[in-house]
Amino acid sequence: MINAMNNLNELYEAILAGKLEQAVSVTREAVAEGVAPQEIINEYMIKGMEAIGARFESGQVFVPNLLMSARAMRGALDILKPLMQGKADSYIGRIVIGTVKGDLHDIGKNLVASMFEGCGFEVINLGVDVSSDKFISAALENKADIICMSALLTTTMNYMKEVIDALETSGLRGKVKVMVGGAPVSDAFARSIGADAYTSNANAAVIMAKKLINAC
Ligand code: B1M
Repeated sequence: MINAMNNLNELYEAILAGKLEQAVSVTREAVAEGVAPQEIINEYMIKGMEAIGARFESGQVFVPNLLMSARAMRGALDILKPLMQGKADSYIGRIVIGTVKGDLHDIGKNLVASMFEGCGFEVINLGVDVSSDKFISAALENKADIICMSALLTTTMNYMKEVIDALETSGLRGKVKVMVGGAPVSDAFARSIGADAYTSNANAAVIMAKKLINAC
């Protein structure tokens, strides 16, 4: 295990430096050595993204660096996703998830989606830049139990309220729970826009979703 941990520091460095191949090969090795996907994600991958974010904020790196780190993170996450998948015949609920209109950040949202899948939910992932119309028609078509919205920008988080207002107008609000998340979102904000719940990370999102549909 000590060997795996040394390698995993390389994963943190690979994500920070935006090195896709290195991120993928270290993740493969860690999986082969039996390290749990959740540990790889929480202790190394997310920390790598946080570090690149801090460098971006302080002007040490620029948007292309963010893109390269995001690509490395996605590559590593693709290896872990199949290990986190649930079984189709045992779904405990159905979730429609997307990043709201105007916002292209999808790493955290995809992480949350993978965790939901790994914990027994069926997930309809609408991608990024999702309009209220798309959220509503996907929720209707799929008879979703929960709509989950993600936003990473202070400018786009306000669109979450538009989606909730549109849900009210469509008559669907009483039939579907609404969860929100993303770095600028808070519990107070969630309450102010009429969402059912806010969670700060992927693990908490799964626990909350189960609670909302009485599955725990
Ligand atoms: Co941008 N970006 N970005 N970016 N980016 C941030 C968010 C920023 C904080 C960076 C900074 O200045 N420090 C800043 C926002 C400032 C603000 O609004 N106050 C910012 C900016 C300004 C921008 C641009 C405007 C930059 C520009 O072009 N000048 C631009 C906007 C584009 C757009 O969306 N329209 C932009 C673009 C990009 C890239 C495309 C280059 C890239 C995204 C690539 C991609 O996602 N495919 C990118 C990245 C990578 C970041 C940072 C560095 C990292 C985000 C990330 O992936 N974090 C970010 C800085 C930072 O966060 N430190 C930044 C890792 C991820 C695992 O965490 O997404 O928070 P997170 O998800 C967590 C939780 O929030 C929660 O669970 C997840 C896992 O635990 N969660 C949920 C998330 N969604 C949830 C939904 C739920 C529940 C929980 O539903 C119930």
